Amino acid sequence: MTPPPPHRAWWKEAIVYQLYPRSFQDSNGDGIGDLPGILRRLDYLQDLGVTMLWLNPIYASPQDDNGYDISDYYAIDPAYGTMEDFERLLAEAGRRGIRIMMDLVVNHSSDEHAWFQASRSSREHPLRAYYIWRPPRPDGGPPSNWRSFFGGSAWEFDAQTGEYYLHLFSKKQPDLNWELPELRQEIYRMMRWWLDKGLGGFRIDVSPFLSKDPGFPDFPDDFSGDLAGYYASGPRIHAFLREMNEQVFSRYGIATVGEGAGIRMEEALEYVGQDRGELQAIFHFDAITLDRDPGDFMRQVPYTLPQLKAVFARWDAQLAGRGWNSVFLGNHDFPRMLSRFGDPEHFRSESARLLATFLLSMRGTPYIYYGDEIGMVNAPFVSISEYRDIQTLNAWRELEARGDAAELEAFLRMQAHVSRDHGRTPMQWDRSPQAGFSTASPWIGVHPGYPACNAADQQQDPDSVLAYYRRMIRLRKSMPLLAYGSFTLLEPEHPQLFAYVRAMEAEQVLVLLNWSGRAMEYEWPAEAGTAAELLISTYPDTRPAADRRQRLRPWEGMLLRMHPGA
Ligand code: TEU
Ligand code: CA
Repeated sequence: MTPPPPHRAWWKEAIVYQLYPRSFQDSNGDGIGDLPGILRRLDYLQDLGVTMLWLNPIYASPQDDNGYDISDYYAIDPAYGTMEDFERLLAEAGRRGIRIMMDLVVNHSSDEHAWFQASRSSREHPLRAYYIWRPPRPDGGPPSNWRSFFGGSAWEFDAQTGEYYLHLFSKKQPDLNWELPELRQEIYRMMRWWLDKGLGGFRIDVSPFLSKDPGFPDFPDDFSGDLAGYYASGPRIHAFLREMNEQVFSRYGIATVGEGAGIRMEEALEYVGQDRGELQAIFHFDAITLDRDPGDFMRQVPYTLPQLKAVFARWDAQLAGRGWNSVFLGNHDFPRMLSRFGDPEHFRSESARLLATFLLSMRGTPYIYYGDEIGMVNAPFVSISEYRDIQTLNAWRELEARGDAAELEAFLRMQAHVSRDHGRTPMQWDRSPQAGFSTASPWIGVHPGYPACNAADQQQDPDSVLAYYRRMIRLRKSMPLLAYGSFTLLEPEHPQLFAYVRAMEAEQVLVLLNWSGRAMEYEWPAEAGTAAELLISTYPDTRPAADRRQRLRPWEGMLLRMHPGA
């Protein structure tokens, strides 16, 4: 008998759809997605069956980093609409049983925020301490050798007051000083103001970076290059998160998930342990950075399926019964899930269905990234002029200054696999111009493959990726075992097969996923039992094996309800 299920909670059973507002649906023909656009697509989302939307930032912002640079935490950016639009969206989503999770970006603000304007105005200003200012070194250089995620030093000199301010991201994203109690109170007040409107939750941007070592110690000589690992989990991080929980989260029945860049698995329970009073869950980076050079985030490296399986199995074991996990294979900071983990060239819809089966049959709250439900893939950008992301553009400019043509070419080739822009192209709604996203030319190019890959066509087709997502979501919602049941990985070393058993009380489900384009046969262990019922399969005509020897076609995946084994 497997251990009893963890306490049930709505946020553990939620099926989250992450939506990049800038790219979802434009309603007023300016080429930028907006809130009225989302409103128009709520029925689509309800049909899909998702129960919560996570919106990337829609607050007032100069958009240096697409809204992760906020100039007014209490306002909606006019490009996205008005506060009335937002309130209508909340209400209309609510009527459809869909909650709204907002991005909370409080490690830094925009340099155009009134706080920063005041803070930079003089060393004596009462808001000076809202940000992190340090005098130059004796030689005039920056206070430490910290680097920004978007290139160059993390310290920017401000001539007006003769000091440097810290920015872990762009220089238009100065870091807030969490050491200051008044600043923290301002943030909590703002969070409560939003929650009082009826939000379903917060996704906390770079949650482990809020606390920094106030000495800002130089990177050691042998620094690995892993900035997130170095900046994460400063000395007071858990004090801050506990305080945030006590003063905000605990007063509302909301979902909380921290972006977990740099959080090591061994310390994850310090953030999400049930007894910690901090966060409910984090997004760890171990799976989605498997194909990245740890020392150079923008360089792709090879990895194997056994490594991917090990990441998921280890995290599940670590959190089992003690915390809660988030399950995802993509977001707005990474290329398309299907391009990275599937095979869109040879088995587009087969591998898209397989990835859906995986995401929705793991323990933890699943996150579906907009467009993945129709099998969207990386953009075929070939010229730097097609890219929009500050991370890509800054890196390009740095290289350009060095003037090595071969290097620039290699960089562009690499961006085809790593740029964050791949996950940000407009949602492909139908075959009309601009894929039905906008009547104008959008802020970032529409994927030219939209006539063959769009929601409208797939809505008519019972065998489509979209139809499969609907079925898989329905199954997930109907079986608490899929959210809560224990997870046991089978065949950790198998190079092609991802297989596991989910179990709860007397119920047992075997998940078989042929994570490859080659057919195979697998004989599952007798302990797994015999197949009682095919719950779902990525092919229309799957026949469960009577003798435990299951044939699996390319990218074929299935869930089998089992009769208990010997
Ligand atoms: O991302 C934080 C983060 O860790 C990223 O730097 C990630 O490693 C990355 O995109 C690759 O360099 C969050 C947001 O998700 C991202 O969109 C923002 O740009 C960033 O914070 C700053 O707010
Ligand atoms: Ca618009």
